[in-house]
Amino acid sequence: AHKKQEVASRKSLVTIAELEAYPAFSRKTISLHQSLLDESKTGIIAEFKRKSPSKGIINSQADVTKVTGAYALYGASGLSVLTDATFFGGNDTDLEAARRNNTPILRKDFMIDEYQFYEARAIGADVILLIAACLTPAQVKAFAQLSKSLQLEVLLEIHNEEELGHICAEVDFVGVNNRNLKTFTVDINTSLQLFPHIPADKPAIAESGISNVDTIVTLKQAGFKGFLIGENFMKQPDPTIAFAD
Ligand code: IGP
Repeated sequence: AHKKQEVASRKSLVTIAELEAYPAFSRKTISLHQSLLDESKTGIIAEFKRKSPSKGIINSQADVTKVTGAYALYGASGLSVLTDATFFGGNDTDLEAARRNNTPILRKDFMIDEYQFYEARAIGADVILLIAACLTPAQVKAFAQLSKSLQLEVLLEIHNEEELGHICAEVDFVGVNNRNLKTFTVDINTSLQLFPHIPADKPAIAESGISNVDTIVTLKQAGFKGFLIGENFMKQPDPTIAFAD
């Protein structure tokens, strides 16, 4: 509900026609799909996240330009930038700063209104997130179609078998969130158990709670192509060094 109000207030300030005039709106987007196939990269989608509902403040000092620059330099296949202010302390300016990098960027937010897709395009995102737990299958389909018309790739996030029913042709990647959104506990087995049910033509991305290389190896062997990691890097006083390690 907070998101609806937030979007409504932004809508009254900047129209879709105005968003379409932003320079980034007409840039060519960069494909995360392509980037994940590039074997010289790590498969890691490295996230910039200041705080979260489960952990509170993770890092209030980190500089978004420096951190995302280091992520890109050391081989991240993609960047993820939180733009939700209420729960994650993010904003659109963070994503615009990350846009200096020539690496695909996922706009991490709760997408509930068409306006946000135009916004994502205008601030320089390449990929958007649709969370099955927040949307009906029909909404996923409609938002995914809109995304494609804006040259944005679509990551659909699921966390149980039921939500597999939200997958549609327009979805580019299926992400499995290992974090239970009600209890905040993380369990990598969520990814391992759901993997066999994910259509083979949609690269699978394991999300949340990944904190060591062994876990990445296990997930890779299971068939995952992408690994979305935030806290493990951001909890370090200097996240740039954390990723290089
Ligand atoms: C990153 P972690 O445990 O590495 O910080 O998790 C990412 O998966 C997590 O931030 C996330 C998220 C989300 C945030 C996954 N799905 C949806 C906001 C909304």
